[in-house]
Amino acid sequence: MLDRRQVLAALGTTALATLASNPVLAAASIKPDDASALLVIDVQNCFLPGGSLAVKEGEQVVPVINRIAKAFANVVMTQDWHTQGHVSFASVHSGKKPFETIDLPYGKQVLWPDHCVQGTDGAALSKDLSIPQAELIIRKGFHKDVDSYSAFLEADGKTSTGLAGYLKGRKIKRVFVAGLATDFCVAWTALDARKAGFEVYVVEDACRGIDTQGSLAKAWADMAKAGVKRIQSGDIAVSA
Ligand code: VGL
Ligand code: ZN
Repeated sequence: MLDRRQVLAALGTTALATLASNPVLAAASIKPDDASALLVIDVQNCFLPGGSLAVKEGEQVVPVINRIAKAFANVVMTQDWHTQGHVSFASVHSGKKPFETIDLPYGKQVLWPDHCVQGTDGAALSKDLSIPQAELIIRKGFHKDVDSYSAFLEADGKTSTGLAGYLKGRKIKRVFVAGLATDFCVAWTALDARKAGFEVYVVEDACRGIDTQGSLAKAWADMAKAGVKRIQSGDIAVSA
């Protein structure tokens, strides 16, 4: 029987070099540079256990995000930031329940429990996030009659949050997206980032989804089609 040393010797240096340089096989092969930014989407109390729109296992993204954030010189966070009586709340549409949909002037809108109302504790970022270098917090969904899952564009498809201009002004070329929820704010942000011309990575294990009416599978399919790269947090090189 060959032992490990003999196997390595038999493989030879060429085979080992191939293993190490193969992005599929090598661990931690992606190194964020100065032109990379981490976008931390909506890690807010309302989406965490005990919150009004709690995402299953939502709290599990926090340590993963804290760890990978160490690899980024540029971090932007977002906050879902609704008015009271926001159009996306089921409570303002008589006879409607959360997770049902309605047609609004800008298209189909899923209705939600009241969540992330401006200035409330539910809208606050998780106190367990530990990303002191984060340089910008973008708030979105603050127009009463328009939702905004995306950190770039409101749901009317035309009102900009200013984030693309900010990132381009900072010479960012690549964005890595993490947070809540995979199938809504993460996916819409990733898709709009592609449309704005960025290279886009979604860090799957740093996200959790809501998954209503097939939304999670559809989100991954839409993202794949748009050229969004699906990676794991272990693919990102984080120095100790
Ligand atoms: C979100 C539903 C409603 C999200 C925000 O952060 O994904 N989902 N508002
Ligand atoms: Zn919302």
